[in-house]
Amino acid sequence: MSKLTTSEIADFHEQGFVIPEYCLPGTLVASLRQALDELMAQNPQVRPEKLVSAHIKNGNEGVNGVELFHEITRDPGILDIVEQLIGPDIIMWGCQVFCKPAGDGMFVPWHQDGQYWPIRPLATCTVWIAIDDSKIENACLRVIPGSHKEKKLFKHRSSDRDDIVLDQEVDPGEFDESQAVDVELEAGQMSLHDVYMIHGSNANQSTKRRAGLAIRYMPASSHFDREIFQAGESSAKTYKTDFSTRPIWLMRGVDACGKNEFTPS
Ligand SMILES: O=C(O)CCC(=O)C(=O)O
Repeated sequence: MSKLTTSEIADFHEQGFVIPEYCLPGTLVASLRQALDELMAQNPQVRPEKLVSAHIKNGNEGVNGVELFHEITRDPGILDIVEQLIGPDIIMWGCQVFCKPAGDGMFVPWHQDGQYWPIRPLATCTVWIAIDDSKIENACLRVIPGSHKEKKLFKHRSSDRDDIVLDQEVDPGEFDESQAVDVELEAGQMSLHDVYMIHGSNANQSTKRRAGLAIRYMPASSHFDREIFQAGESSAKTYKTDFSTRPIWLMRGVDACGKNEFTPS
């Protein structure tokens, strides 16, 4: 059964994001919260907004992951939705927790994901799952609808602020912030966004934690090009990523591009 209606698919292509009807059951959300507690307990040295590769146990990106975050990437309902948006050949190449503790000041600057990633042609659909309720009050994801449409990376500038989760932000002159839309979700709901869409989120000044899980799926017609960044290097200086050795998984279909290297899990 199709998970997205024709008009939701059209919305994704028109706006750059969509919130599907499909959501995770409460029991699974409770398990994800437990998994997050475990993840934070076993990675006390990492800021909770920067828990990159949360799905890889003893990975080499400075985070020791938890299996449930890997399991959730195989959820058939999520994959059905992603398939409707990017086609039948699907690679999962990333899974990151963005957990903003209550009253703690880090914000995610306006950015385009494509600025950071070694995928050519650039393509990815992110599934952002709310582990907690994610509302304006506790700094939900914010998007600039339609900013993906030109399929162009806008000019970014570097920032060395301490309270920033990512170090590159879209130059303010490149877009109109007054167009921003708040993507409010209940825990278990999800939003999906395009690789070119400008998005970010404010610092969480509320008394409620705001945790989300961002799963990255690319069409296997694109190449996860491990040589674009040197080993251990990435365009994000604020946290460690290593695209040269990161395992990626073919979730459905075939490696249509024929050049992707998969590392066994
Ligand atoms: O969780 C957030 O506030 C930011 C998430 C984000 O930037 C992403 O999923 O690409």
